[in-house]
Amino acid sequence: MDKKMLTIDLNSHVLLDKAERDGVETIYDRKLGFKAQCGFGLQGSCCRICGMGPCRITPKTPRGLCGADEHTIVGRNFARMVAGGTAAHSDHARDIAHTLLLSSRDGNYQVKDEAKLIALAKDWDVETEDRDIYDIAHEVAEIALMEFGKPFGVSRFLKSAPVQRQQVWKDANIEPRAIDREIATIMHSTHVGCTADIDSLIHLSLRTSLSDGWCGSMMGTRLSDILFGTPTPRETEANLGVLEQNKVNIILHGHEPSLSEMIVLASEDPELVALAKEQGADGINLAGMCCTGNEVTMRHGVRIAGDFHQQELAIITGAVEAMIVDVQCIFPALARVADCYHTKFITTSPKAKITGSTYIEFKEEEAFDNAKQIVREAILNFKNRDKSKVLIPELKSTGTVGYSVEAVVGQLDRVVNSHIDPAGTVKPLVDCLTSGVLRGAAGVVGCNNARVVSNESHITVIKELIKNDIIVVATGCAAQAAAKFGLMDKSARKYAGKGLATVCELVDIPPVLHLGSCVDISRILDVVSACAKFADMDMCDLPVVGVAPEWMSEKAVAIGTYVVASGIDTYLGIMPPVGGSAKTVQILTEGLKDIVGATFTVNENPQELAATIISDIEKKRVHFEA
Ligand code: BF8
Repeated sequence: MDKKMLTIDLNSHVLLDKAERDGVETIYDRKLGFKAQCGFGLQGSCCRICGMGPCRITPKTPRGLCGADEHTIVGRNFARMVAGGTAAHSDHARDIAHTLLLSSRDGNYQVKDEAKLIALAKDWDVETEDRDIYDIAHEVAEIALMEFGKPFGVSRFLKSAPVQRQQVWKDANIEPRAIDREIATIMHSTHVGCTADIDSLIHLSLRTSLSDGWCGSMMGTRLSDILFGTPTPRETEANLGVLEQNKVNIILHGHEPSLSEMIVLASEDPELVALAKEQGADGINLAGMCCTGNEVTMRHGVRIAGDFHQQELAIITGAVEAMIVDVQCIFPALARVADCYHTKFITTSPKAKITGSTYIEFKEEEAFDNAKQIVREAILNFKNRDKSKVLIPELKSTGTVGYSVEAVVGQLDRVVNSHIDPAGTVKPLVDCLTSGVLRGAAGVVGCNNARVVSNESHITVIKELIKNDIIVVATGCAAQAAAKFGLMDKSARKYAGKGLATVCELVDIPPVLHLGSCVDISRILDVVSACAKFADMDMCDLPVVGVAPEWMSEKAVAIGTYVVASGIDTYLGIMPPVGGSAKTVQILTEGLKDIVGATFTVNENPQELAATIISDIEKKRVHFEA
């Protein structure tokens, strides 16, 4: 196999060779095994919603058995992707809300950011004067949980948006109500014999996606910061070279920080550190993958092992004692790969049990004990490592991570003249955007997708943007790609245009800022919202874009849709499965402009995608330069 056509990550090349020698199958082998993908699936024009089908749309069979046309079929499939993504993000937030409800002064989970809790409590009209912080936390958690199923009213987080944006949502009748209700409404409306009107299907998708962005995800981030601390800038390293030759290597993979936070604590437990030494190891080395990796690097600087496409390769190093997972983006294939080495593949959530794994259920009520048990399993597995099977690739990059909104504002304060301007605002950022020193800002987010060369689109797009003075904020596996390729190191300002490089030097930041996990795209919404409010503009009038060069998950579809619904033009490097309906494509790429002031653009060539973004950002600057 020509590895260059599969991934641009050189560590991955080394490990793909090893996989071949070890006779282990990876995602890339399976990709090559699929000679051609199903055209109907790619176009979204296969209907499997009832048992009469599947009905596949062709020029000769333009309607399904019930009479649904291609627009209804494609639109229903798209809406269900949005519902699936919203469900995943929001269920994550629900678990964090339950964890906040369990928090106590002497329990497993404490409130780490009291100021953020008080601010949210005040926002939600919760009494804060003369109350115990845990009483406040529990009342906030209960209100948060009500956001999932309350019978009346709209999301409590909508008021964090600029008033102009709130009016757009009101006028379009897409203010999201309770999260579970929006998801259930899509599942009902796309049942056989319900909505058969593409405009309505897109309308439902917009409203449900907003319940992800402006409720579920926002809740996930805020409550995680309250419980685990709001991230601050810190140094880290990224790529599989962070694995250690003589330490117990534990990979934290998945999404919810309630587990990984406890594993971080357990790995520092003196009893377990001593046990590791007894077993002949020099210590315990935690490394993160996917969004759990982002959560723990943002808050603790835990090093990043890699991204979605490297999860099998981590085990193939032969140096991983345990791969610990919770929910989302976990390959079922890990069970088979782990079987070829000594690695324990430990699943922990009843929502993501995987055949062939070792299941150790993680219960928040017994969090620290569960975490210790899991870490102990890893340590005791160290003696089973077969040194002849170990190959840890050398490459790793350095970078600075941990840019919460508060951290970004904190960095901006370095350039505030305290005699003229107040500290603690986004004014310096707005000034850079209005003056043109920065031409714009881009949130580059999302996954790896085996339909393209892993990491190539991320890195090509990001490099082009920063070269053209567009500051990049990144989350998810896009952030991990940027970190692996050194773009989160402050020295990466050498790749930036003159304006961005100057800003990076003055404010002491890299040109690509790590804002966290995919749920933390809510941080991007918060920054854009703060800038829009400061400039007294709607979000759609700022030279700001969303980009998902290698997206693949349903969560990414929900994200893209709420980002557009928030007025931010969104650029995709992978065509979503909507090509089977010209009307759907027209609405998503043009029609949404009239409803929410933003649209999707798709181009699978990353150079062309970047060029379009740069030119569109320049066009958007008219609002500043008029
Ligand atoms: O939520 S970027 S592959 S890890 S879905 Fe998954 Fe995609 Fe990575 Fe996090 Ni987001």
